[in-house]
Amino acid sequence: MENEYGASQIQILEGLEAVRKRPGMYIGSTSLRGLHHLVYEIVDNAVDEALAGYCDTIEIQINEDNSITVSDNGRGIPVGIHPKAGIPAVEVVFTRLHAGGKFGGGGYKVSGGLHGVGASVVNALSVWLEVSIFHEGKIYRQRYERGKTAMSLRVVGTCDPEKTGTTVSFLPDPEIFEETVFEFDTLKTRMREMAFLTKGLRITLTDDREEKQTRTFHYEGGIREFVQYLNRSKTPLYDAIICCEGQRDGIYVDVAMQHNDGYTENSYSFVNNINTPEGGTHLAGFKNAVTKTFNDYARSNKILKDSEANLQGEDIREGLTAIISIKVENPQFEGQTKQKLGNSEARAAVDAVVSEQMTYFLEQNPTVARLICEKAILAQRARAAARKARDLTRRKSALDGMALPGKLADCTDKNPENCEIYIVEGDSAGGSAKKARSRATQAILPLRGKILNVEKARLDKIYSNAEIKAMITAFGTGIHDDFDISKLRYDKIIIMTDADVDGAHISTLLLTFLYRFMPELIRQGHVYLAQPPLYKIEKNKKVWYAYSEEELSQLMETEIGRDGNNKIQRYKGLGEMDAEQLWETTMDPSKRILLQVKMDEEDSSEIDITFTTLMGDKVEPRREFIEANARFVKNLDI
Ligand code: TTJ
Repeated sequence: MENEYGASQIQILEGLEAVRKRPGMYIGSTSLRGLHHLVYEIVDNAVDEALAGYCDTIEIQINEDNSITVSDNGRGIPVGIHPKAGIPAVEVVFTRLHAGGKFGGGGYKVSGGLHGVGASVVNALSVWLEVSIFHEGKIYRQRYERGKTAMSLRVVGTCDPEKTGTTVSFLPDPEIFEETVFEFDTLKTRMREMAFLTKGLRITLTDDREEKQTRTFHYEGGIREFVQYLNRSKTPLYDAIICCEGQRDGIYVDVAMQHNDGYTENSYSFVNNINTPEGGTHLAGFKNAVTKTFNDYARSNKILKDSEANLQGEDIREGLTAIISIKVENPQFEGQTKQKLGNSEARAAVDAVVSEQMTYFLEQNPTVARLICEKAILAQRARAAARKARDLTRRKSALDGMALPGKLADCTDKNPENCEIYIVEGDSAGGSAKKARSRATQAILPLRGKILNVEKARLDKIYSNAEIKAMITAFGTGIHDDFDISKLRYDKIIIMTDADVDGAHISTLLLTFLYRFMPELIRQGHVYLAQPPLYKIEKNKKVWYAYSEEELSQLMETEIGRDGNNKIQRYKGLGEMDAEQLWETTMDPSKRILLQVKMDEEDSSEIDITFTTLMGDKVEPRREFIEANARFVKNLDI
């Protein structure tokens, strides 16, 4: 078999050896993220076939041994001898670097995106990979091991000649990856997104491991349904979903949007089905078109008077949920993380398609147009009021040298690296925490009453809220355009609330504020959740604490024993603990448990929904979310 391929084969092997030597260069990382990336690489090939119009179903299975199987009902990767390479085309796809998805014409190739490196890289990083092709009544198969051909392409059986398609199975190499156990939810989120972005495509994800489950995603409405999904727990401002779709200079543009009655913007942009969290030219084109179109409409319909200033983009995008998806032949990614589109022709294409179709939509739907304009005018006024409030606090802090909030019990150490601040709900718990703390390095900021839900308030109200002002001044970083992380006064910002549903709700409100106004604090890992215990158990003058129901029963089984004479106390709130107990269980840096809050930038649409499900005004999803996350912070994928 080896000499069948001769010299050309040697070169191919060198190519894939390079992938095994520096996997990070090809898939970003060898962490869990890189592991999941293997699946996306393979699925992308099948999605290309769907985009070309030859495939409508893709199935992904997580097998019992954590191998993955991806199948489609497309034409099947060609099995004929590739004229240049002299080996079957399918073998070129899996053993030659950068050969993925480059056959035939028509359609847009998803590969070539962020890490769009193709099937050969997946092959190189797998213990084994097997491909089966169903074509003209025959089943072809080939097998590779760590990137090398282990079985030449052969016919292994027959099938119904009507059945065509490609099936690929692979087992990621534990020599390469730090983790080899797939997460169903991670794949689920991405597959749902893929299905939204490729209308009509049916994607099924099945988990055949211990916890068997299966999900199917299929959206005839495409990104129109994506917008509905993102707004599902919000109150839309109008029923319509505004859609713009078209082609300019070979760029396919697909945009869908709808306003809700909230104040934050949720725009997600994609290039060739790849999320671009940093935006780029396509997003700039969209924003420009929206700003221009609405100002023109508001002026010509006298909603905005001649004497009034233009609406700013952010005014019009207040409460906007939008998906901007484009397909471009040669995407250029820029910026530090290569997540920002650079192609200048994309700006013009999106601008042209959106301007033209949005203008038409507004003319056809004057009621919706007026609703949006009026909301934007309110936003414009609130922005002016907020600026005044901000200028006022700015001037004040310049005068009295940045007065710290009165309720803050600051620490004495002046080196931020050593310092932490506990944000504590309620005055009584705040009192205990002040007594319990280590004065040198631990500051306490008690917050009183209901924490403002920043998802449901306009800027002027947010900036004049006492609790929020206290946090901003205590942190020292400033906010919004003034945010400067180098001024952060504490290395750790620790949210400490009761270990119950209300506490979880307050934590979420605080996290929402931090996420919306100081995301860099979360991004750089400065935000934590304290973990107070649920139970105190006493027996023979010894004391134990349990932080979950499971831990309690485990303690009872092992260390403590079930023989009656022990005393179990359930803590309902932080306030029930005295200072010493609070220190011992929740604040002592040598004993406490802290959960670091993280956000996964790739799943940004899901981050948002984690908050809005809780924050929105639809009661049901909120209750379900809280119930499903009674100890939610452990798994809170923010
Ligand atoms: C290319 O043009 C000729 C007909 O076949 C086209 C093709 O390669 N189609 C194709 C590839 N369909 N499905 C794939 C594919 C599917 C999986 C799961 C994995 C890979 C690497 C490719």
